[in-house]
Amino acid sequence: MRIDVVTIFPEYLDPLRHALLGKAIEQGKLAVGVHDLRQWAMDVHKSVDDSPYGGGPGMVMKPEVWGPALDDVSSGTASASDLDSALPHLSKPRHDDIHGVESHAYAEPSAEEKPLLIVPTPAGKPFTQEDAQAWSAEEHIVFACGRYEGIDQRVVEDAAKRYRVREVSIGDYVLIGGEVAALVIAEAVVRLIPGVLGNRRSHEEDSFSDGLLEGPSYTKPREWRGLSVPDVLTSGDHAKVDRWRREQSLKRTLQRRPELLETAELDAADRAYLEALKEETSWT
Ligand code: 6GU
Repeated sequence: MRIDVVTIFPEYLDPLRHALLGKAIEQGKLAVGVHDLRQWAMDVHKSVDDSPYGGGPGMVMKPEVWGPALDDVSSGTASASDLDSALPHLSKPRHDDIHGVESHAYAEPSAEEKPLLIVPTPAGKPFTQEDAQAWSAEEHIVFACGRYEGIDQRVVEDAAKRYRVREVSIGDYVLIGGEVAALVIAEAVVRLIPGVLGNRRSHEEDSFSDGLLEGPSYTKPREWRGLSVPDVLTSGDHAKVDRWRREQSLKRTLQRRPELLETAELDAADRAYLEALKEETSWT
């Protein structure tokens, strides 16, 4: 996978190169390019925003800056501050580079070969684990990080010619810009690239992958500051452990995210357990 980020704060994206994502780069499973939007600014002041039509507070980012930036990044002609590792999708021959294949114009790439453009915005559709799973199979993802007042909407409309565009939010709160949201989304996506996390089973047991929150976990020592590990976990009875974990998951979801229970896949035993729990708590 290749990830490009366009931002006015390139240094904010440094964590992309560290820890988990850095490992993916070293493994050759990820290439990252971070691009300073001001490279595409047209005036001496390198201005990237202007006052909003119709009035109101804040500034809106200029289409004449974002348009060329996204053109260049989609075609791989942009120079990034750091191009780590190989760029497999860029070194692949394009169809008209191959001898004997008739060339034709690139105006409209097929949906399949369009990169994914993610525009983080508090006005976007909520980003979910399902999105992370789907996007972990992408070849090329571009993040357009704008300030929260936004980018001129025509940029998003126009970008749809060259990208599959997704405007997404990471939660119901407002950040200053899309940079941290891009980091959040990139981490959620990259850890799902096969081989990056190493342990496939841990994906299947992630919170949300079965529509429920994960329950508590414990490690040694068995007694710590007067607190014990639940006996069932040291019983050696795997069926009992599985059932206990399922119930902890159900209980935590009921307490913290009850709305998730409406769409989670529940069997008769799950429903009976939840009914008993509700019965218990309605007494107090
Ligand atoms: Cl994706 N961007 C910004 N700027 N603020 C946010 C957000 C995204 N998600 C929640 N708040």
